[in-house]
Amino acid sequence: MFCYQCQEAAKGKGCSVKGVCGKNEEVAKLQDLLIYTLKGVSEIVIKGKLNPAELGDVNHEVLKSMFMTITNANFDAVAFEKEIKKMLTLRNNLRDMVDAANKKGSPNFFQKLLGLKKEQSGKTIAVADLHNAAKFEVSSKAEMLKKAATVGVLATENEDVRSLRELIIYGLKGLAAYAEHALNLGKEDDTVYAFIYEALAATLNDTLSADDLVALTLKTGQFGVTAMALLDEANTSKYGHPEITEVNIGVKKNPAILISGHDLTDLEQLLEQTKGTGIDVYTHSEMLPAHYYPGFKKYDNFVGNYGNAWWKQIEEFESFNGPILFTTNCIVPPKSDEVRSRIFTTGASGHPGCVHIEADANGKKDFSKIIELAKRLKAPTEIETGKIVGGFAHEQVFALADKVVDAVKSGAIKKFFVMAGCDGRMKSRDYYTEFAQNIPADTVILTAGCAKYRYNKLQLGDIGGIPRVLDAGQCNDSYSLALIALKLKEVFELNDINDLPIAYNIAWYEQKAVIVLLALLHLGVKNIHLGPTLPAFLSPNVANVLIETFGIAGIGTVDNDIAAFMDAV
Ligand code: SF4
Ligand code: SF3
Repeated sequence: MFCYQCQEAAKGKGCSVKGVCGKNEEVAKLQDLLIYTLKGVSEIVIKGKLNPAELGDVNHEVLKSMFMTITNANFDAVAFEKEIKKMLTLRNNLRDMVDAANKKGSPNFFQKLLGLKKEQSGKTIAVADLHNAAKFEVSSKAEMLKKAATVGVLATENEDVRSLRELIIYGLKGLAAYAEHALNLGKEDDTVYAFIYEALAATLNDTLSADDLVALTLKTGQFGVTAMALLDEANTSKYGHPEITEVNIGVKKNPAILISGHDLTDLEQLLEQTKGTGIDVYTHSEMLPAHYYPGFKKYDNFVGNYGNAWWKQIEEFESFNGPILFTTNCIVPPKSDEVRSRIFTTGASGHPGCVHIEADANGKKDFSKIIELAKRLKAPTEIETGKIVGGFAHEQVFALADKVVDAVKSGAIKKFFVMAGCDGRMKSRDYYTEFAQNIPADTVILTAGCAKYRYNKLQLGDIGGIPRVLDAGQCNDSYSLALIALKLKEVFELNDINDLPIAYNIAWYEQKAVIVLLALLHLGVKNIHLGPTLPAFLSPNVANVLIETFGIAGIGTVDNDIAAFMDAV
């Protein structure tokens, strides 16, 4: 196996024996083969000139497949085997469609007489000319693993081309995850599917130059913005705009279910099925921002947030005592059978030994098994008390715009730090807590994603009633932070988003942070600091392009970085 898609890549280079995340060789290889299959599907769609608007099932399954391969989403080899088989069937159906269209479009007698070639008569690519990714066949797991060994990341020999291809693919994984959440709420955009096919097919194309791939990387960011906007619209049209909310971090006396991940429809269904049962529901990690939506406030049993970011789950699940539902990443493979027996997965997530709950044809999920288990288990053990405040997504901040603008004009707020992104278990991430503690008192942190847990309980106070940590929501709500920046640019009548007193110090871990980064680059944001380490998948040359063109930088020491940020603009 070889995988270098996340910030924890072994030795800063890549995992080659077993993932630091816990992914084993078999799952890593099956993930590689699934991505390769998706590339084949994409080539058929692009070269066969199929219309993504007419490919509903394929579009949806492509999103799910991509999402399953995100770090910490799915550790279940059986689920990957099934997904590969499903995608191969869909792929072969697409090939048949192209073949049938070609036969229909074969040059007729008169066209032949006029010497028209196949292409000129409306035909697309001949099936025989497709890439191996569109044609290979495997029937057993052993064959899958054998094939996978030849099509992984290292199959691209040139390290710069490999780096750019993988940067695009990781961006697409994040994009697909966001598009899938929007789809679960009934919102989709055919241009997003068309781009996914275009970009994945391009990663098979050996004739593309590094410049072509850099352009495609930025286009990935453009569609990242589209996908995040789509999800924002899906979430807010269904559950209302996030508003300032205090969230309880202590516990109540009832037995309870903990829900983690990012999917709001799963949460809604769980709340509907638990109301009136005496079972409380708590959020964990990235599900915390659900409390900010008006649509979830009507549930009396939706009582608080338990614990911190994903990586603390080993001890926090132990003391939670009740069942846990994962709707997406980040799963840490459980250490004990007891905890494993309390973990349930749904959607793209999965783990061997944990019950997986599938949706029916209408997207409905039956969580009764989880509720029955909760009834038999103890209430959560309290690990902390108090409240945290959040809900500063775009509409809430716009409502406070006058106050914010006055504070900037009067000098009460000197600078904003966008510190969106992911948290992780590496010790070096203490940097972010120290950074938050040490920035001047006249600065404000704008955050989104699970990165917030490094400083959202620090009691950093407020500036004239504006909290010094403004949490917009989940990682995808980084979109809100971009809208806020664009709004400030308009209010202050600036030509360039980089002239604002906003500095970007982003923490990344998995591929959703990659699409957030590419989206920010597409929006013209420069001088983003990315940590705690730069991605292993950036070759020295590709890293240089990012440094020279966009001013991307790593992190240094807290003091030096704060001084440099405060001096800039
Ligand atoms: Fe290693 Fe990260 Fe890949 Fe897991 S996802 S195998 S930790 S690089
Ligand atoms: Fe966190 Fe996994 Fe990335 Fe959605 S939950 S931000 S790491």
